[in-house]
Amino acid sequence: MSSGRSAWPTPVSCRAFCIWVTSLLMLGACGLGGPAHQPPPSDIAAVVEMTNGLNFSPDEITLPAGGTVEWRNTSFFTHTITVDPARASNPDDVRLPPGAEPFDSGEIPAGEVFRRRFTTPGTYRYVCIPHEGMGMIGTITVEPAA
Ligand SMILES: [Cu+2]
Repeated sequence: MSSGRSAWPTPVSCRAFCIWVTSLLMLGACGLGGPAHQPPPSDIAAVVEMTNGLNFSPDEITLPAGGTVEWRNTSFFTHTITVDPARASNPDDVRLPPGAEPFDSGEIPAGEVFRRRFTTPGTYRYVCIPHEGMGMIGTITVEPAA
């Protein structure tokens, strides 16, 4: 057991502690607020999280044509949803079914969501532009509507 005083010996460490706590609170405010932390709308066909592990979770989803996917950035990082061979560092990392248009979400900040409705059946492979090289790649299978 130590005395109560020895844990906080100098004003300098008190101030450092305050700065540390303030940074944590600010980080929390940025990273833990926003629509990504609210329940998704009920008409969403599939939800994918963009994580602090720099991956999509789950990285493979299947939905019927006409369904909307919601990507939720629950991480502290900015991510993108990109299905465009012209924008990927390795064009082979992205794939579109015949007749589907390439698209790019642009930057999705921490706490934000991105939604896209898929009408063309087939297999889509998409990347997060900043983290493509780290394997942040996902697959979507859109099945023909019944
Ligand atoms: Cu990313």
